[in-house]
Amino acid sequence: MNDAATDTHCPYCALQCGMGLRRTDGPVPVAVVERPGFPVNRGALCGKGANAAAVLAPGARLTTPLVRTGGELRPASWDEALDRIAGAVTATAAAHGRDAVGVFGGGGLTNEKAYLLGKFARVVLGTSAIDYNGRFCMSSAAAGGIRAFGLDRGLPFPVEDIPRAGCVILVGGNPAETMPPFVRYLRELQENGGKLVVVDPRRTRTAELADLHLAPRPGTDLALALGMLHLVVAEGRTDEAFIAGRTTGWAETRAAAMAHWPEHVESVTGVPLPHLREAVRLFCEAGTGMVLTARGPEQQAKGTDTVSAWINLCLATGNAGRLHAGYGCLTGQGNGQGGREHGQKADQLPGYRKLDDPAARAHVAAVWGVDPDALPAPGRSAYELLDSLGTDVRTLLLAGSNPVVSAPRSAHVTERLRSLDFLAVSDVVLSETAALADVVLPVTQWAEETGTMTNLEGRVILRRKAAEAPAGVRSDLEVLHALAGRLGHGEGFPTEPEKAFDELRRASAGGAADYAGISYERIEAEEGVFWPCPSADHPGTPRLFLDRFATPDGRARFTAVHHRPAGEEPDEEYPVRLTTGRVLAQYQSGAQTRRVAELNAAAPGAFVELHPRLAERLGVRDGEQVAVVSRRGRTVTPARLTTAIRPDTVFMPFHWPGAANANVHTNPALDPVSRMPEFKACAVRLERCEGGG
Ligand SMILES: Nc1nc2c(c(=O)[nH]1)N[C@H]1C(S)=C(S)[C@@H](COP(=O)(O)OP(=O)(O)OC[C@H]3O[C@@H](n4cnc5c(=O)[nH]c(N)nc54)[C@H](O)[C@@H]3O)O[C@H]1N2
Ligand SMILES: Nc1nc2c(c(=O)[nH]1)N[C@H]1C(S)=C(S)[C@@H](COP(=O)(O)OP(=O)(O)OC[C@H]3O[C@@H](n4cnc5c(=O)[nH]c(N)nc54)[C@H](O)[C@@H]3O)O[C@H]1N2
Ligand code: SF4
Ligand SMILES: [Mo]
Repeated sequence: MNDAATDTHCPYCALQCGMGLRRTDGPVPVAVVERPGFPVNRGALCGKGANAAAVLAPGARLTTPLVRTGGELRPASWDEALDRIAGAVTATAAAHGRDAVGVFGGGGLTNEKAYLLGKFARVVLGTSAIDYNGRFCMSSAAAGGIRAFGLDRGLPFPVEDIPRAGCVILVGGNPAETMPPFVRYLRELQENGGKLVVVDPRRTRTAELADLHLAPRPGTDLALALGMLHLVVAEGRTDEAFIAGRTTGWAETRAAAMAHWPEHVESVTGVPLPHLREAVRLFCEAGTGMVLTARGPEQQAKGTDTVSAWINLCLATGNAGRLHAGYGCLTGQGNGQGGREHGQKADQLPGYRKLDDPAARAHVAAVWGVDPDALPAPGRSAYELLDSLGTDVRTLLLAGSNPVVSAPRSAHVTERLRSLDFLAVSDVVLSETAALADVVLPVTQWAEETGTMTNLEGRVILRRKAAEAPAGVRSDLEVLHALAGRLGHGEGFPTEPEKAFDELRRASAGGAADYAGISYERIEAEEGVFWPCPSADHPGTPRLFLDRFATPDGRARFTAVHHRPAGEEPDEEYPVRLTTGRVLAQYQSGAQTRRVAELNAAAPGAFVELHPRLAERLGVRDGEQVAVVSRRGRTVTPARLTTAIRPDTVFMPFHWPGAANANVHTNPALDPVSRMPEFKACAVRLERCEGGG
């Protein structure tokens, strides 16, 4: 036994907490230990991180390739599995064209993997059909950020700045359950005399910490933000010098806000006018203010405009582009940030370049040694890609996502996946999606390999290998290398992560997300490096926009936006709003965390959260089975009664498959800009199950 711990990071969320891994002699090869030196979490971990090593146990994970024969998945050699995939790709492309081969990636993949997956799609497959689960995550915030600031980096400042603001408005985020070590920054804010305002239809553990909690109806954040801006103007609280000196577009935005009367906003959102006024007062009298959004306001069919409305509030009050103030988004997945910068998004090339920009195509094509004209055009977004399976896209290669559980309108997506000619899934476990595949490839995870991740602050960090993978398991990079070789590209797909990273640095050089000056060595020496970092002697950029915004004229852009209803509003048949989200002990589709006994003990299964008044009308008691019915399907789960939710709204976590899967109901109405589906608002009715619980 070796006592020295390897410094690394958690496999799960975007906080990317630092942790140590010490080798053991048991079936789980490493044990998680504290790493107090890493600044973001300073040693603290949530239960998911603390128990992360359990998924490394041979019993929890895949250890051999599987191929489908006679309807059943059976163990196979790597050669057989890879040959089958290469054969299917070739056959589909020959019969239906290159765009009939699709790729679906994930925001949990390392930068190296995301980069090479995008390159594989564009260079080896020559397909435009690639997108990833990050589309379901922070795409609205990304679109809103680019629209206003010319650049999307979740937080334009390090988390350590948050306690130095005078007031933080946290909109639709529940970090007490989704990023527990982050809560320390909110507590420090309050200890420093700063105020916390939380906007959430539920009185969550996070909302309980707040100085003020606003509980709007799901899907009405846009009206709420417009109402606040209206009051800011009416009460003379705008920062005219900032507006004149550092922004454009105020006149139209001001007019749009003035059209949203506070009394109307009160009736749309259900937030009492005095609460709205109090939020404006706290925000404007604080000296400096921050607005942080998370999935609540973003996962709506108007998520981008909603983000713009919150950014407008920051700009109008001078809370952007200066120290301890500004707008930020709490990115979600481990590499949600880096995963959206290096080319697995349908319209994107590495370095946050645009696939439809001729200069970007020329730069990246030169790094890849291909003709710029050979690069495909932008493809369709994640839901549209999944919706096209079996018709336009006939063969799909999927890595780092479990859409059977996590995609909107999941029963339909599952049927589309089943209708494919061929599905290949690389995963560490046999997820619900992998179980549908024709070939399943067992890949190394997190502690078994090295790679970089970019956390919610834009800090590029290094996850170090700390354990050997079981025999028979290969890395995603080895899989891409082997497939590329079989498809006629023996070169260009390094299996060494550091080599892949060095190529990524060159591909990103000169782009918005410039990693050129970042090296594994520097990351180790500096506890991470913030992008952009264009050269080895550049210090990195913890704080963006202090001098200028990343727009052509250096000014932030207001966008005039108007409120509109959700894609599906309650009616007589479906009178209740359903919103969805997360619980502390499960992660995403649950593919990993549902395999950990400690976490299942804490969060054993799905439920529907509802107010006792609504429950009484239905005759449902706490713990009884209740059916939730929408236009898209029916689920049955136990009722959980709580006064912490609005009586017109119910909440379901989405971590479980089958008859309890929240995504049976979610509405794939897409945001026109970000193509984000409306996970946070649809219409349902509840039915008592006969015979009760
Ligand atoms: N335990 C755990 N932690 C996680 C994850 C996980 O699966 N489990 N996933 C990670 C990932 S990928 C992500 S993206 C983040 C997500 O982190 P969060 O955004 O904090 O998570 P959610 O639970 O999806 O949504 C947050 C809150 O939005 C509220 N909400 C619902 N509808 C609305 C609305 O219309 N308006 C407003 N204002 N609020 C609304 C919900 O009640 C919920 O409390 O968490 C990361 N961390
Ligand atoms: N109703 C509802 N649905 C939602 C949301 C919501 O709030 N409400 N949130 C959405 C959001 S924000 C997100 S991010 C998505 C997430 O949902 P998913 O995309 O399903 O994310 P995960 O469950 O994390 O799936 C990741 C898969 O990749 C595997 N994996 C882990 N590491 C690796 C690796 O290195 N290589 C490979 N090949 N595989 C790996 C895991 O075992 C797992 O099977 O869900 C979305 N769905
Ligand atoms: S907060 Fe996120 S990164 Fe930190 S231990 Fe928990 S899951 Fe891991
Ligand atoms: Mo996410």
